[in-house]
Amino acid sequence: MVMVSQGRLRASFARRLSEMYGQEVPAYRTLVEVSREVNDSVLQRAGAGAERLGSIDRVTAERHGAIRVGTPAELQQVARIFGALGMRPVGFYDLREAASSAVPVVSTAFRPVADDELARNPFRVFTSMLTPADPRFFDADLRERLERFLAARQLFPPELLELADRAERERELPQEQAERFLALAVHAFALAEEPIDRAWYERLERVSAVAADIGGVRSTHINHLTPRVLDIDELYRRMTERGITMIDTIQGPPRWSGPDVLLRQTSFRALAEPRALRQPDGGITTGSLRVRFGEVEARGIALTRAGRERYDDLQARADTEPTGHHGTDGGTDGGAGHGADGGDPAHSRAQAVRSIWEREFPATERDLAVGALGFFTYQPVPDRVRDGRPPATGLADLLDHGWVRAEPIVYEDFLPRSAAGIFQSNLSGQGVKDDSHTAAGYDADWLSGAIGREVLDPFALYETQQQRSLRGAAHALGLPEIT
Ligand code: OOG
Ligand code: NI
Repeated sequence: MVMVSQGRLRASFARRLSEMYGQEVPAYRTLVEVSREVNDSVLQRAGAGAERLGSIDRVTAERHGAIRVGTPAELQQVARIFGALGMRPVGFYDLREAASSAVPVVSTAFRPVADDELARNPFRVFTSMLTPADPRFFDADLRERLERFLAARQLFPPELLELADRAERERELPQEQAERFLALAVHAFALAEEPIDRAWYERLERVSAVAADIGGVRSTHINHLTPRVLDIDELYRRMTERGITMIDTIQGPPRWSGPDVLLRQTSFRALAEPRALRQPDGGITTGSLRVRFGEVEARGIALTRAGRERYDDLQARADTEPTGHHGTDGGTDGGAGHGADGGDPAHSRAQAVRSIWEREFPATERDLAVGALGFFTYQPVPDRVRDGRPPATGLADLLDHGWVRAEPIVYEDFLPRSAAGIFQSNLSGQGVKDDSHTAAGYDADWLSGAIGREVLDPFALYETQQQRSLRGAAHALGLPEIT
């Protein structure tokens, strides 16, 4: 019997989801095409250096998607489906706090965690769950109606969940079951054609468009699928040249002369798509909704907690730049949409942020490593000329004298503030958030309990990988440890 491993299931799932999404959302095809073109030019320009943060095969196939569900029970089912694909919940993101408009969700990301699995296919899904118990968004009556509506729907057919459990238990599926599982799973994330109850949808929309997207319909759907690109500024220019209006910023760190760190993302607004609406009199009409959008990202080096604090601090300082746009992140640096117009606020803000970074953020991988601000794996250099002197045990010395080499660990996760920006860029209204109520307390532990699986700490994952390589390098060099 031909068996399909979890890793191959995951790669197939990502590929099929991408095919489905490309058929349904033509602008996504453009985004993928332009990403390929940009990656090709970067490869030509930079050669092997272009693959420092992942092989071109990995980067070309790399996607993240996003879905939104309504209840812990639904989230548990999602965890079973992604568990079948070797993906585990990593990180807790509270978008209620990160967003300035009403985004009543808490989130995690399902992704592979082992480095060989990430190298095989790093597919990840940012997964958000509605927070009906948060009185800042939902009064008792609306909460009750919402919970009743959500309890009565079924997002995933039992056959899909049974196949998922088998794949997770056995870490593979026979070919035929694998086919069935993939077909059912892709279908579960397509946009459903069932008519939408207009009055109910609009009731929720008054609170938040996100609440309506989740709780106003009887199904879930992938709301974007994001390719990875090696030069996001170039991609921004080329998309704009093709007449696609991107949001006015690239979220995350600025474009600058130092190493790529964390995550930079940009997106275009959801396109209006025709949808069947059920009117209060029972008649069906065609309306239009904007629920699926496009996003692209560039990934850099994972930062340690200290590095992340430095990042958050610089972003906060950038907020006080006088030309800052409210609620947006970095501005684009020389994006074609703004031309070379130095008077453009987003443009001059990007300049300002960039100069803060060039003054204050470590400008080399070596300094990120030695300052314990970035995560790396460390390899002993086998052909280093022995000069009779034993290697020191300090990391800086070992790097500077060529005993060990540092390879960056890629950031595999998300940024709450960028995620909030992505949500917000797709809301037409601010929604309503009544801050006179106390927030309902959802946190990482609560989420672990709700899913029935531990939500892993991303920092701990990177740390473990780094420590393992340090121990290996120390052993190879005959050192007790590397400090
Ligand atoms: C998720 C938005 C967050 C990202 O890349 O930060 C996200 C959503 O809109 O459901 O995907
Ligand atoms: Ni995204």
